[in-house]
Amino acid sequence: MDFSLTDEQRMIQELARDFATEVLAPAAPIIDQTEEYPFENCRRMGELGLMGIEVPEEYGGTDADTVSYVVALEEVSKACGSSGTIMSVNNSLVCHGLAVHGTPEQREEYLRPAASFERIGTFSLSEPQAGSDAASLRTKAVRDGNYYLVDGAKNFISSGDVADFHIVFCVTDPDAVPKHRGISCLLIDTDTPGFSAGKSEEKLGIRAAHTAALYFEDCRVPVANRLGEEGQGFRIAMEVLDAGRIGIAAQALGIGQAAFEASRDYALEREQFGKPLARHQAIQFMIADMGTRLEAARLLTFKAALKKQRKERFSLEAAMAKLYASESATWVTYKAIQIYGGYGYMREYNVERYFRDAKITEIYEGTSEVQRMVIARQMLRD
Ligand code: COS
Repeated sequence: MDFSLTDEQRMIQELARDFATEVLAPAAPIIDQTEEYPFENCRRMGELGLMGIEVPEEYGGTDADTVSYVVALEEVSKACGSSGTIMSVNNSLVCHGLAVHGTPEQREEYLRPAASFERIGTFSLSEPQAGSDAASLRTKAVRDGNYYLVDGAKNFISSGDVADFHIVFCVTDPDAVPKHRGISCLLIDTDTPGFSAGKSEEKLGIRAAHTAALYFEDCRVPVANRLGEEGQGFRIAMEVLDAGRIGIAAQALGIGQAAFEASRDYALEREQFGKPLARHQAIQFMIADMGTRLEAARLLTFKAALKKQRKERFSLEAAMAKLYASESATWVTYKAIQIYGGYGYMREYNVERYFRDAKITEIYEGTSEVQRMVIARQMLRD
């Protein structure tokens, strides 16, 4: 497999790196504390084409490939984990689903403004009682002529309190066997009567990327707002999450890489026992393991991205990339704090933020345990 970047991929990587270094990195420690959603910076990312990287040009996207998305998202996440979450959700969970499954009208109304980040969308699957077991969701949509009446609640929804529209998975046939075949997907505008959002949750990490509950009470949603066919919702969610998992792998890589580079620089500078930390074997071995894990995670992520852009099935590779990159990011950021010692535990240095931001990559868009289920099922298939 060829892992060298093309000129276009390198250009997008540099564009993302420049913006991330100049604009996102200085803001990151501040918004981590204030929990302020970075509207302005994300809109600028939209203008730069970073919010709809794989979206076709005819819908206002950059029309680039998945590897370009991965390298750009790594750069953004290296500077700011919260911006990485928003970029990943927008590109993978919102734009990808609309681009693949939307009608021309839905693409015009939802995909085009999402690709430029003029309208913010959510991917609303999880519910209070349905996390890893996504097929047991209960939000219901009952057909009423040319409308569905939607009732229920969603949980932990990225950008839930600031979004303009929501991609919502609902039960349209409660008697379906197996139950996932009774799930459909609806596009619901925030201004629909009966819709409300909770306040943003207080979180350990990615604190500026808001997360909120959504409530639907007799929301009337036109049938024309259904994404895909009735009963196809669960399959759409799974396909979209496959793409999303490549994004989270890239985000984890970025956070891990930031921690690695900070630790390496610190080890070269800081002296103890009369020589730089970098001359102590205990630290050298940590740096060696951190770099190796990140490189392995990067190769898995590139492989998944290459398969996706070649239009081959990539569920297995995406799950492996997300599993390994997220667990590596948590491990690498944990070691980074150890290399920094007491300073690493202080807010003043970025490494404690990297550690807090990394942890979520093992949880959202499918926990590490769900990734292992996906991998094992494919490996143990008859
Ligand atoms: N692409 C397309 N279709 C898929 C698919 C994929 N990657 N994975 C599963 N499907 C389809 C299956 O083919 C099956 O369809 P049919 O029976 O109609 O043929 C259907 O989906 C159900 O598959 P499965 O039996 O594997 O579903 P399970 O209920 O056992 O769930 C897991 C499987 C655990 C993998 C799924 O529920 C999951 O990913 N959970 C985590 C959800 C998640 O990531 N939540 C985070 C939300 S965003 S922060």
